[in-house]
Amino acid sequence: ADKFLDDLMEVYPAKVMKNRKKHVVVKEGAGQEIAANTRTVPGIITNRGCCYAGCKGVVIGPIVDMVHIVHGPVGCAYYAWGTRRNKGKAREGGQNFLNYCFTTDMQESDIVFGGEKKLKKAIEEAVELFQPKAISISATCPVGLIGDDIDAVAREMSEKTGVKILSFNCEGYKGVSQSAGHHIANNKLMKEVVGTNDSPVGKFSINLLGEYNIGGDEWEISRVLSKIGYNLVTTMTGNSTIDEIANAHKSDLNVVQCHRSINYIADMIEEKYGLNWLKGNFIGVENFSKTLRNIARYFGDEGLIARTEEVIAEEVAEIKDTLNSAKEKLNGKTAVLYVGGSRADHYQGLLREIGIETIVAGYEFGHRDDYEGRDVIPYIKLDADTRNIEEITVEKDEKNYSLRIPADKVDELKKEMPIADYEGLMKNMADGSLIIDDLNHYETEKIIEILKPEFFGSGIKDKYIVHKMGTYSKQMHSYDYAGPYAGFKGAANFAKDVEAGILTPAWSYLTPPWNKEPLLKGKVEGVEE
Ligand code: CFM
Ligand code: HCA
Repeated sequence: ADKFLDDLMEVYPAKVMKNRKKHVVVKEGAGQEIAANTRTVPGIITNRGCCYAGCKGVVIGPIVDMVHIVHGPVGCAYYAWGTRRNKGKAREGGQNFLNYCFTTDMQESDIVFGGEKKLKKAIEEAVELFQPKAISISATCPVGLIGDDIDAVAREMSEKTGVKILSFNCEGYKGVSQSAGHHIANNKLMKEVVGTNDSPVGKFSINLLGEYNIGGDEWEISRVLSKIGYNLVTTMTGNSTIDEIANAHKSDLNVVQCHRSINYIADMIEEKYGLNWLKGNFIGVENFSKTLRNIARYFGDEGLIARTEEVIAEEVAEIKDTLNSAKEKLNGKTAVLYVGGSRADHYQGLLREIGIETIVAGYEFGHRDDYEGRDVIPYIKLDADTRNIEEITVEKDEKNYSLRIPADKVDELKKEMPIADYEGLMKNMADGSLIIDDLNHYETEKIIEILKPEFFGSGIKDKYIVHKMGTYSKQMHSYDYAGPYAGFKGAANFAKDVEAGILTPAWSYLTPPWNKEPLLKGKVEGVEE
């Protein structure tokens, strides 16, 4: 493994090598540290996105009945529109704007003379044409640079139109990645939305946090939850509405899927309203079943516990042949998983269920706790980029605060399930496997050349490079426009898609570059190639 690391890094100048080595860990026992959530070395081709992508593209964008206005150049609006396939449906009598792309389409003259007027006009137009429940304004880089005051515009226009308007100062350059944008988005939802709708909720009510309905995942999860007898109050934010999010505090339990994008909100809801949160994993039969069992035991209701077992048995019977047959054909194959901040962990179980072992995994922008577990949170040093992102604090809401189950019962349960806890990606990986943070395109090529995995799960930015190397690559962000992959039926979909992807004869028709004569010869930092 050390030899592999030396080969991987030999091309880097000394300073870059020193930096990158901190972001790479060869798994060995427990307690290893990894550098994460720091600036990418300039010049390196990273897969990371920007703060605006995390705020508008990921967290705010999926709320179905809001008009989401991108204040900035049209390209930024287009990039965060629809392409992630976060799906949504209108509620009865409600609206759904997910198919629209709203932007102020900033031009050079707006950048010189200011864009506030144009933004006000866009809001007026949106209200007139659509009468939406609420509006979001997301700022892109130039807005911060020229100093448009989108908060003031939001206040003024909200008074004028009577429509709720949320403004997000999520300029792309803030923070080091999408993660900063999650924070900005969620902080505002916490401050201005959660807790503003006191509608009564049913028995056994839960919220799903950090689930964005990519490829319809949330629909498959909620199908199973309602079959068991739960009442889903809201999801943050896949297929959600503004009123449902506002009602979140009335629920009994938060189940957190993507720890990265929302764990701080789960903590705040607990502090303010008394709801516990449970880390779940909806991907893979074993993980999903375990999550369902934990939820049932949290409520401690015998009927729910029994019904959970019935539903699991019924659902597993339907899909087990598909999974087994994929496993027979794929057993022994290896995978690299490189996704944003949680899927590189969540998918390892499902891959194992179809016979594939993950030998390299990493996050674009996960923090140390997403790798090493929440125990390290008190020891994480905040750098200047992180300190730029607003931290909010909450206090107990005397009117709405209540413990859903007694504190000593929670302490008991904490011994058997991850309540307010997450053990991170590294713990479940085998010794000798590689964990790489902010993997770049050069390292991607080297990994494929040396380790020759059969499955490379990543995103659009590297997919086709990997294909040209004769290796199957699957987009784990958008699911290659397929899915759902969560829950039981999702696991079967994934098994079928991956089986077809790996076993297609196409890969053997491609000659990877290292089997061809080099087109160019050059010198890198004094090393003869
Ligand atoms: Fe959470 Fe996500 Fe992800 Fe993420 Fe993302 Fe995403 Fe992702 Mo793309 S919130 S960290 S910022 S699970 S958009 S729905 S797929 S990188 S692993
Ligand atoms: C983003 C969104 C993204 C990009 C996916 C990809 C997504 O980070 O801006 O690179 O293929 O899931 O759509 O993560």
